[in-house]
This record gives sequence, structure tokens and C-alpha cells, in this order.
Amino acid sequence: MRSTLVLGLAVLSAFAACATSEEPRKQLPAAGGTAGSGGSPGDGGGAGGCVGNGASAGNGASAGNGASSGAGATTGTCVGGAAGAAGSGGGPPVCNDADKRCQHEFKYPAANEAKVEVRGDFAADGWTVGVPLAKSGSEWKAQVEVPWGSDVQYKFVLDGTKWVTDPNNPAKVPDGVGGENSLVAAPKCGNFTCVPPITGTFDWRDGVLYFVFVDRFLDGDTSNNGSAIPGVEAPAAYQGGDWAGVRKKIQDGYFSDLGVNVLWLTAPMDNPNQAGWGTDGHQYSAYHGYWPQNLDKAEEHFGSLADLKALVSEAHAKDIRVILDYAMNHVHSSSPVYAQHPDWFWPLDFGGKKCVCGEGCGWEGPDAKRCWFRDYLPDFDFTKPAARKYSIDNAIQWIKDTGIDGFRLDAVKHIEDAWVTELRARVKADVESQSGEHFYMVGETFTGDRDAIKYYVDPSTKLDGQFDFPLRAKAVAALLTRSAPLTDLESFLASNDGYYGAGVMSTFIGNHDVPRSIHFAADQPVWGNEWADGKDKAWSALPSLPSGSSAFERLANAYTLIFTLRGVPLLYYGDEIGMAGGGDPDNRRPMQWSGLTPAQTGLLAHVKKLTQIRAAHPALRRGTRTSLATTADTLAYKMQHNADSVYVLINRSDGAQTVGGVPNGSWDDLLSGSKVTGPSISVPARSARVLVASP
Ligand SMILES: [Ca+2]
Ligand SMILES: [Ca+2]
Ligand SMILES: [Ca+2]
Repeated sequence: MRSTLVLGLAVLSAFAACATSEEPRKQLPAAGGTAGSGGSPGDGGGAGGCVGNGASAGNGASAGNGASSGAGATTGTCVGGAAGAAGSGGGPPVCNDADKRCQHEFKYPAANEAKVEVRGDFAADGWTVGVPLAKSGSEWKAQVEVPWGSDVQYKFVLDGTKWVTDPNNPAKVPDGVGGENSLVAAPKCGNFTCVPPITGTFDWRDGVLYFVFVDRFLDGDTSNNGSAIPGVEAPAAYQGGDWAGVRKKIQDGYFSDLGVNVLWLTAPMDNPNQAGWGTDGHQYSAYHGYWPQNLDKAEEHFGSLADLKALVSEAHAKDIRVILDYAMNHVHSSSPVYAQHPDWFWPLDFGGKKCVCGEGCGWEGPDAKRCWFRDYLPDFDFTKPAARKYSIDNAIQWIKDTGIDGFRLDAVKHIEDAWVTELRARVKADVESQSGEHFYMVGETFTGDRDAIKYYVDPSTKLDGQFDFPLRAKAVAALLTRSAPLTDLESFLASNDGYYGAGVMSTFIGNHDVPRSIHFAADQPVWGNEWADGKDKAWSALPSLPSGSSAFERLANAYTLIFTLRGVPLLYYGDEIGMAGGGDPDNRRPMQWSGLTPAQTGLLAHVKKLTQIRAAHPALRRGTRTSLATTADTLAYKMQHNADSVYVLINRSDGAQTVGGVPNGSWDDLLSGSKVTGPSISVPARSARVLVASP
């Protein structure tokens, strides 16, 4: 059926220099290399105007109030000057060409017809739903919104039955059925309007995200487990988790109890049953899903497409949204699309060297887009329109086939920008126009360089947000390893709060590419460097669960931070109970479903409290942050949105600390349930208080 090009194991094993599993981690910043001064170009400025104006923009302050904020955006298109006033700084509206609309006046000379309408491709339903013209003296006229810069074909319909071209417009094109259509060629206008972003019924700033690593979560159907792939040891092998298992946990209410309302699932595309070598001398299976082989098929280890659809439906029934990991940078060398269209991929040979990222080619700079992650992972050349179309068609098909609500996009900085901007345009045209809901797209750019991350953040043309790796590093250093004072974290936050403009970033402490968070939080941290990849403890000398409760309390403090800041907080599966694990693949151990220690149970209860508090207080999801008192060991800030004020006091030290700066009066601590009195409040060792004024 297919003449796939398979790199045999002999070839792979001879090439043992490729990195570990699916996606080698890119560069780490030079120590602390994130500082970057605030006020980067275009902050605010770019957010002004029409689309992406205050309406759905990050800071709710101007966006109207909580619950259904962004509602302002649905008030219709905003026109030139008016939009500028609504945004920051006046001027023409800001949107990409695909969202611009021009007013075009259609005119037809009046004779003795009773009615005239215009039909055409100015709108999705423009050929079936006409726009009536109004008679004005000797002419019929109508102002119709047409897309900026793309050809518009049209006809007039007289008295509901007679289709004619425009007698006053010589521009005509064949209509495909033997006649002609009149043509407005690529209309452009100075006074364009912008189509508003669709905000739908869910505001993504309210999201609490949970990353389900499907293969490692729960085996809900042993019939799909397949057989072992020779040469692959258990930690890098398929372990049975599947969509049926995830669905079961949705049904059981696990996520609802946790306060999670968005699930991120590992990539669903069919991967090969084949081993690939890592740089660590171990062979890996494709349990992670990042080696797409048959892009239009579901991975059989996880179930069928119907199983995935059922999972999504089950989630929706519980008011939980689902986003899928989508790996677009490359395919596996056994993929039919690579065999059929080798010209859609960057050649591995690059002037006599093998262009593998970090080997013959660099991870950064001009090679970053074209380098292959492995010599068995051909890299799409998205400068080729046909390759782009194929890939984006596939992404759109997955959305349509499954009913998902968003994508987590892998390795964004390794793909050509046109893929991202075209996907956004297609999502608007093909998905959001049908669903009426905003399709959330969050990207991964593994770096401490905020500008590199921000480059892709633009909800109207690129991504809604990205994972906030720089924040994660600062939080780990200040709250878990305690290698930097909390004053460092505060100064970082001060510049980070508005850094991504209208973006809806995802904040996190741990993920599948770094060692389990709990080990950074141990009394003696297993890794002192917050950027450690843990590969020294990935296959042997594996870390075990810390004893006692102190590490869990420190991790709880880190969650208090991200659950009281704006952004979509992410929980990596098992981190809600502080699961143990070193570097990849040890950080992907099977989910622990029973036998929790008291410290694990305490952490889980803390996370549930945080999600409840966050859900109840728009200040935490929309608010403006104001720093209160900060010391090396304590961090205190106020979050405010309209009438909602919440004070957050965090103490990382091993003794109680008194935190000042809270107003006089009586306060309820939402975490402990106790009452305290300002302005100076004692916070016990390794804990936090989240305060609201006592009624
Ligand atoms: Ca299974
Ligand atoms: Ca497969
Ligand atoms: Ca690439």
C-alpha cells in the first residue's frame, strides 16, 4: 500500500548520537538570562485598535467585568476611528488582512423590477442569502461588507428568480456553469473595519489546565495495549494508558473535583510501532505521540477516533474543554506523506553535513526551522505552500473530527511563521465561524527568552499564548530550591505582569520535559539549578518521594503563586500529589491512583482549595497586581479587579514570618479558614495566606 522509507534499526543504532526521546529540549538560557528589561516593543501599542483591543485583551480592567468579560468584543465590528479610541492611542484599527472588511456599494439601474438583491462570495452564505438593494431614484443600492484584498464574485437577482451580471461593471469572470459572474477585484479601502474575535461562552482566562500524558494516565482498555517493541525498556515503552482511561476519570469526576476545566492530551496521531535511539543509549517507543506516521489516523494504543470523540463529549458534558497536542514540525520517516512528497521536507543533507538539530545544524539561528530533531524525523518545509496546506488541512480535520476546543502546539519556534498565521486564519474561517467559540492555541517555546516567546503571542493572528517558561524558572528558584530571594521573583513579576499584552499565557511549575517539581522542593534539592533537565537521574539513581511534608509545602506555595496570578495555570499529571520522578522518561511514571502519603493528600487538598478560590475571585483571573511587602523569604501582593480584592502572602522560610502591608482590619484566610488582623500578619513556616476582607 505504501512504499515507506523506513530507517532500519541498524541504521538508527549506528547513529546513536540523537537525543533522547521525542523532542530534544532546546537551548537553556544562560543563567538567569531572562531578565530582559520590560517595556518591549509594541506592548500596549499593538494591543490597541480593533481586534485584540481591550475587548478580549488580557487586562480585564478595561474589558468590562468578570464573568462574561470580553463581552464588549461582541458588540460588533469596530470601525476605524472609533476603534482606535476604544483601544489605546487612537489611529486606525489593527488587524491582519484576513480580518479586514471594506464597505462596497453595489448599484443596479432601476427599471420595472419589484426587488433586487446581490448574491456572491462576499460572505460564507453569500450565494444563498442575498442582500436586498434599496431603490433610490433611478438606482437600486446596498452597502455590503466585503473581505479586504480578496476577489469578490457576484450577481444580481431580480424579482427573486432572474440572475444577471452587473451591467455597469465590465470586470467579469467565468461562473463555472457556462455563464459569467461580475467581479470586484481585491477590494481595499483606507477605512476598513476589523472582524471582532469570537469570544464565545468561555473566557480562556478562566481556564485551569491539566496535562494528561495519555499513555501514563490510566489503562481503560487492555485490548489496545499491543505487544512489546523489542529493545525498548519499560520506562520508554507503551504502558497501556488510553482515551478510555481518561474518559473514565472524567466520568468519575476526578477533574471536576480537582477544579480543572481544560484537559491537554498528548498527540493523537498514529505513531509507528518502531524503536528509535536516544542520545542516552536507550531505545524509545513512540508512547509520547511525537513521531507522527499516519497523520489522519488515531493512535491505536490510545483507542479509536470514536473513543477520542466520546472522551471529548464526556468532557463537554462536565463543562471541561479539551485541547490536543499537535506536532506539526516533522513526521516519522516511515510516514506515507514523506514517501509520497519528499519535496515537502527539508533535506537532511545540508552542504555535506547531516542537518540534525544540535549536531550538523544548530538549534538556533537560521538552521532552527529546517533542522531535523532526529535523523528519522523528516522536518516539514513550510515555505512550500502545498506542504503548509497539507499540514493545516490535517490540523483542521482533527478539530472537526473530534470537537476539541484548542491546540497545544509543539516546538513552535522550529516551524515557519506562515504555518502559524495561516492556521489562525483557517481556524477563524473554518472552525470559529461554525462553533461560535474561540479556539485556544497555546504554544511551546522552551526558553527563558521572553521576547522569543512573545514573538508568537498575538491572539488575533498567531497564538493566544505560550507556556511561561521564564516564570516557571523564577518560581522554582525562589520558592522550591530557594537559590534566589523572593525579591528576585517580585522584580521579575513586576516586569512580567503585562509582558505578553493581550496574550493568555499558561503558567506552570512542572511539565513532561523537566524533572518532577517535588525534587526541586526537597530540604536538600535534588537539582539546585532550576533549568536542570534531570538526565543524570533518568534511568538510574532515580529519585524517590521525599519524606516528611516540607517539600510538599514548598510545592504548595508555588501553586499558590500561579493560582493567584493571571494566566491559565497548568498542572502536569501527578504533580497535584507531588509524584516523584527524575529526567525524561522518569518524569512520566504511571499515574499514582492510590496509597497517597499524608503529605501527598495535603498537597492535593491544597490544590483543590486553590482552584475553588480562583474560581470564586475574578481578581485572580483578571486582576491587576500590586506588590506589598517583599523580603528574601516573603512575598506579598494584592490582586484587584473591580470590587474584588484579594491579598496573597507567601512565606517560604522554615519559620513563621510576619508580613506587613495589609490594610488594617479583619481578614478571612481562604486557605486555612482562620481569621487574622492587619496590618501585620503572621504566616506559618512554608505556607501562604490568601486573604479577603471579613464581611
Ligand atoms: Ca490500554
Ligand atoms: Ca500506532
Ligand atoms: Ca522545522
